[in-house]
Amino acid sequence: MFDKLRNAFSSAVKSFGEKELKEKDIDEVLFELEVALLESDVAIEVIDMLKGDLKKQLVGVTVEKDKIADIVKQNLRQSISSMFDSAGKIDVLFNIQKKKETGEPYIISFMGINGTGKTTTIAKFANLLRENKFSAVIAAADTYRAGAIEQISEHAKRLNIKIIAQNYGSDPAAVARDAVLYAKSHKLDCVLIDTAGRMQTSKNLMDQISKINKVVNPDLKLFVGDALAGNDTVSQAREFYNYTKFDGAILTKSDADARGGAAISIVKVTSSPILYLGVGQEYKDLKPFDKDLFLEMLFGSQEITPDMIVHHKEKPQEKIEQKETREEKVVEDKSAEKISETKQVKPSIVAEAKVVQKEVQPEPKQIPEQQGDPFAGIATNDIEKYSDLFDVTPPENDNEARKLADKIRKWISDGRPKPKETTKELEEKEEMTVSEDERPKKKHSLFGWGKK
Ligand SMILES: Nc1nc2c(ncn2[C@@H]2O[C@H](COP(=O)(O)OP(=O)(O)O)[C@@H](O)[C@H]2O)c(=O)[nH]1
Ligand SMILES: [Mg+2]
Repeated sequence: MFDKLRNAFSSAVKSFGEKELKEKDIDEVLFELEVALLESDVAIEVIDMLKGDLKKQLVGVTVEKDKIADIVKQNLRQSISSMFDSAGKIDVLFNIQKKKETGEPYIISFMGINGTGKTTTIAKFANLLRENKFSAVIAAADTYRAGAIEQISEHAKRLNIKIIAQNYGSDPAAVARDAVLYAKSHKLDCVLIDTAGRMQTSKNLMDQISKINKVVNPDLKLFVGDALAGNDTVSQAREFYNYTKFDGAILTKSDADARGGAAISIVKVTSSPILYLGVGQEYKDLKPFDKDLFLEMLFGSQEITPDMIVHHKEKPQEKIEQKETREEKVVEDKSAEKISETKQVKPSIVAEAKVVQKEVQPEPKQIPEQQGDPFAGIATNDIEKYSDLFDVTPPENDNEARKLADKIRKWISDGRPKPKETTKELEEKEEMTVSEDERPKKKHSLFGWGKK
């Protein structure tokens, strides 16, 4: 699941190529990112937020070129992670236990449009309660759709759970209230209210769901969203949230979802957490939503270590000051802080870059041009150095990239002369040496052609 979004992110992070990131470079990547995110069903406002965060954090940052992909990735990851953190967490089973200790049933209403998986999710949740030794009653408050009462009754029978139902057309709020009364009189731990699906655009039906919530005052109002419904899930979530102020969401059919954008969008537009994912059609297929796992699925599990971030040894005190003046809302990930710190310490970054260049630059072999990477065979340091010396702007297309690569190869074979190089400078150049092992490994073309 979520493969598509992961691919979107990985293609986006391959597109940077400058040492000091400029607005233009970021815009280029953001354009690609925007398209990729749109295709992955992330809502527009979420995309804008991600774009804004990236720009704020990356314009003007000077980084080692082969770390750029990691840094962009880490920034995206941090933005999304912060968003999930701000939405908070709800430990439902823990809360049920707390309520049980007061002698009252814990009431949950499940809401969403037709076919998203409310009834199936209730059955899964009832199964989860059973596994955790909680008792429950189901309210068949979908008195609207033909077959709905039979469907939920069948689940209740299989799970051996009491169900309260009336006839079709009866008042769903009354069914819900009856179930609560039943739970109270029988000392049951939990009431699960199945409601009729309704289009978010139907005011009457939305008023009806508000009425159910008013009558029974649930401890937890859950929005059930279909991961496959894409951007539509977002408009549903927004409308349901306006009417019901639901506490959290369950995203069903995540087993069939290749996008992942819906989870990000629901959290952003409602600031409510995703509590569970539906991952199949069996009772066991309800998994607690795990932010870290989700992020790992999107971005991979690579740890971001301090050496992936720009070095800035000289001014450690700036880090502390920066920490106190940072604007970001939620900052837990220390490595991400370091990304922002890079903005403050440009001079030292440059100094460090020079140190790195004091290494032996073995003559690159004339490797025949590899398909897709015009810079194959040229050391990262050489491309950096050449770009700096001759103030090169990133090439606009493969052809330009190849021409540039040819120029760099020639420059290397000419002994890497500086523009109007003096004898003294030539002597200094002799001292710059590096061993092959110490040289950073080149991951992809610096200008983004490598694995596009
Ligand atoms: N693959 C998959 N199918 C699901 C999941 N949850 C629900 N469904 C299916 O979605 C369809 C509609 O589910 P239902 O519970 O009747 O939706 P409701 O109208 O919201 O009550 C059924 O065929 C379910 O089996 C899920 O997590 N994964
Ligand atoms: Mg249903």
